[in-house]
Order: sequence, then structure tokens, then C-alpha cells
Amino acid sequence: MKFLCYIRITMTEEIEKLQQYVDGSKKIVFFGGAGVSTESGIPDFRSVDGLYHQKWNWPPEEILSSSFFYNNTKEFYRFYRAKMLLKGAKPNAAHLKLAEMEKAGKLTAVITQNIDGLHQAAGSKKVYELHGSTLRNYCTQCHKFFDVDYVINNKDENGIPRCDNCHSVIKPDVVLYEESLNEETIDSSVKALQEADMLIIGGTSLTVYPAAGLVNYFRGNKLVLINRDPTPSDGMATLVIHQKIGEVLSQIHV
Ligand code: CNA
Repeated sequence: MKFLCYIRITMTEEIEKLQQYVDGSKKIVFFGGAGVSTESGIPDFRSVDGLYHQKWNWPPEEILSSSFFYNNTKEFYRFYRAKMLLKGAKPNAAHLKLAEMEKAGKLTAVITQNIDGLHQAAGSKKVYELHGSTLRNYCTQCHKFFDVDYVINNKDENGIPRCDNCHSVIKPDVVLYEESLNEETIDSSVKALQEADMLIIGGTSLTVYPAAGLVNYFRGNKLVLINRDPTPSDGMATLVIHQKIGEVLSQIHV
């Protein structure tokens, strides 16, 4: 009895509504972005303390473009090592709750724009990585694969990781600006969204296309948007929660 009273006082109406949605759904899909990992200490792009507000000689979207990678590999890796290769980051309450939802048979897929591998580290199995992963890397010449530890521990005098087979430049298996998304990943994401009975969008400004456009494939009527700041898509959601996603999801019971 005491326990029930406690929940009633601390749960906001938004969280109660989210809980009702989760209770009544069997095929939840989560679509997320960089905001899912800020509570793990990884900066996003567009928040006030995000990468777009830090001073670099080029804007992040230019450094993280394909042409910049090939023309200015040294500078790419200076940025990439400092800002994208954050080893030691651990899954937070949001990653863990989503993995728990999948294990409980409620969530069918996580579709993420993130490249940090934290959903899998939390235990999620069905993860569609729209923009690839920093954990996978390959030689631009002979295509040999390398893990993230190799990239962290091996660099030439310019900070560039090189293949131990042919000495060519290693590239992270991430989708850089100017590059196309993997078709199989898109198809699987679209299918999951079309079959979903609930969609939770979280921690994304929904401004990076074509990834952000995928949420339009959702046909259900329970669309929850959990984002610290307003997004252009707030109007299409049936429930909008402007709070930290880890704090919100940790209050949900599966
Ligand atoms: P973004 O444009 O930086 O937007 C992030 C959004 O998350 C913002 O609207 C914030 O308000 C919101 N946000 C930040 N922290 C929280 C929080 N704790 N709870 C809820 N909301 C929060 O990032 P997007 O993902 O929309 O943009 C897509 C880019 C960012 C993709 O290409 C990613 O690869 C890229 N990115 C990924 C990572 C990562 O893998 N962790 C980090 C930085 C950038």
C-alpha cells in the first residue's frame, strides 16, 4: 500500500500515460539518436554543450564527410579520436530499459542513428544501426576488418590507423555525410516500423535525413516522443515528454 502511494506521487501524468501505452503494446519500436547516449557521457551534436557548439576549424558535418575523410585524413582522425571514440562509455538507464523491453517480448527493434554500440552493450539484440558503428573498421584497400581497440592503439605519426596487412588507411564503418545508408538496414527498419503497434522516438533532433524520414513509415496510433528539447515532429506525436530519456524510461515497468 505504501509502495503504491509512493508511485502515485512521483510518477508524472506523462509517465503514467507512457506506462499505459507500454502495457497495451506488443510490438514497440524505438527510434533514437545521440541524446540517448548523452547520459553515458557522449556529447550529441546540437545541444548547447554538443559538438556543434565547440570550436573546431571546420563544422562537424564537414569533418565527418566522406570527401573530408579522404582529403584531410589527419584532421578527420584528430576530431574523430577526440570526440567520437569515447572508450569506456557505459550503457545508461535508457539503453538498459530498452534491452529489458526486448527481452520481455515487448520491443521488436531499436533503430538508432548512433554509432557507439551502447544498445548492444546493454543487451539489445535487434539493433539497426542506420549510421554504422565506430566498433567496426576496415582497410580502404584490402578490406580487412579491425576492431575499435586496434584503431585506438595503432596510429602513424599523423594519428591515422593503418592496416597491418597492406599499410593503407583504415576507415570506420560509419556512414559519413555524402555517403548512402545501407539498403538492407533501411529495409529492415522500414519493416519493423510498419509492423509496430507503438513507436518511441527519443534523443534525436530529427533533422538528419534520410534517417529522420523513416519514422513516417509508422502506421500505429501510439507515437511517443521523448526529447529534452522540442523537435520539428512534436506535433505528430500522441505523447511528448521533454525530459531526459534515461530518467523517463527508468520509471517504466516492463
Ligand atoms: P542531435 O541532432 O545532436 O540531437 C540530439 C537531441 O537529443 C537534441 O534534440 C537534444 O535535445 C536531445 N537530448 C540530448 N540529451 C538528451 C537526453 N538525455 N534525453 C533526451 N533527449 C536528449 O543528434 P541526432 O541523433 O538527432 O543526429 C543524428 C546524428 C548525430 C547521427 O548521424 C549520429 O551518428 C550523430 N551522433 C551520434 C553520437 C553517438 O553515437 N552517441 C554522438 C554524437 C552524434
